[in-house]
Amino acid sequence: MSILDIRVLGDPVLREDTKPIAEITDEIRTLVKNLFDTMYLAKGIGLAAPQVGRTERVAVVDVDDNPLVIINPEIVASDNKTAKGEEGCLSIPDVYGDVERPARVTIRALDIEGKEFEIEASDLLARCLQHEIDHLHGKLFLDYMSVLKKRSAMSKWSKEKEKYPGFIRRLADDPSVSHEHPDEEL
Ligand code: K1U
Ligand code: ZN
Repeated sequence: MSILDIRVLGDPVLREDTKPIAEITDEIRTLVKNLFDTMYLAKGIGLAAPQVGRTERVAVVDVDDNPLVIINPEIVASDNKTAKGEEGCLSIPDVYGDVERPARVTIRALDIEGKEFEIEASDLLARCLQHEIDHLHGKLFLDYMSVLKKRSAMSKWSKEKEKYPGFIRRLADDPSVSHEHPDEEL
């Protein structure tokens, strides 16, 4: 198991576009496994390659115990109806904000075998998929917030960011992350 360092707000990699994956190699399979391991340790429901400093177009999500790998994902349909919900980001720890997004989306992507699939999602899964696809195009949930709410989020972040020299969040050093096996936590 390899736990990767998470890049936090201010690292330019979070603002870059990613490169589509042309072939699913052992390196991509290892990256996907490490993304899952890192996401679960950080108690997230999604994690995209740029958040661990990589530029391949791949992300993982797990909402309600349904692990999904999305390679070269595209939103092929989205609802006109929108929903507002609170979002967090493993790259902006302890900052939260309401984001309005399409309530339902259809995503087309490749799975880890390179097979194309489509998934129609609503509720938290739809929100998480949109949040991860945004990461793959250098976009962050803060970009959707009003000027006033963004200002308040950035003020919180200006204090939080001091915990992450070099824009790196080392989960091994993060006191909010439990390294115990769930059965050993009691
Ligand atoms: O990509 C990421 O930074 C992961 C992010 C995904 C996400 C959370 C909430 C809404 C949309 C997308 C997280 O997992 S942050 C962790 C978190 O705050 C959370 C965990 C479980 C449910 C809800 C939020
Ligand atoms: Zn995020």
